[in-house]
Amino acid sequence: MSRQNPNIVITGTPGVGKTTHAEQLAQTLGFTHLSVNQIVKDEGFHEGRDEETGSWIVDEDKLLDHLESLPLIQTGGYILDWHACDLFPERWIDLVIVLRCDSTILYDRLTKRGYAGKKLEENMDSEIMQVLLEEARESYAEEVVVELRSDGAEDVEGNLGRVEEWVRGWRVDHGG
Ligand code: DAT
Repeated sequence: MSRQNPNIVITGTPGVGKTTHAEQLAQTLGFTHLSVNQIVKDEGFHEGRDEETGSWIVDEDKLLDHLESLPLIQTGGYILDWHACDLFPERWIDLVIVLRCDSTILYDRLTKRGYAGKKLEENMDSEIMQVLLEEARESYAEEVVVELRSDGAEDVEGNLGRVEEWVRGWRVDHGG
């Protein structure tokens, strides 16, 4: 593998702060932010929405083919932001960040976003049961997965500093 930069996945329950972190990280590191949900929508990599939850039924093959057509694997320097991570082949990914949020805070963020009923309940359960953290741990080597808190603005700042530091270390380890 001769990537110049690492590829980073930012995952977690909706509302934990993936977009917030991914946008700021992409800007400071000069990386490309891929909002996977946006790609699914824009490129039509789905078979419509689930009637109950309203979330996209993703055509994973088409999505993976599209991602594979990008220089992501060769060059690195991509931040993949999605509420799932087990889809991405291990060899593509150098760091998986699972953002976590206090449930009271998450409840407020999701209701503000208009989530209600079953959709709200399922996402709250998912965060409380740490579904995405388990998914990440099952899909990637232990040292690749890091769990970070995203309750307040000070967490974002601290997390960004930590990841920038990690990227610097990665570059040194990989001859950068
Ligand atoms: P996601 O992309 O995971 O759905 P987001 O980045 O869109 O989440 O954040 C949802 C809302 O919560 C948005 O209004 C920004 C806010 N938010 C996220 N993380 C935060 C944090 N650590 N501190 C303060 N506000 C945060």
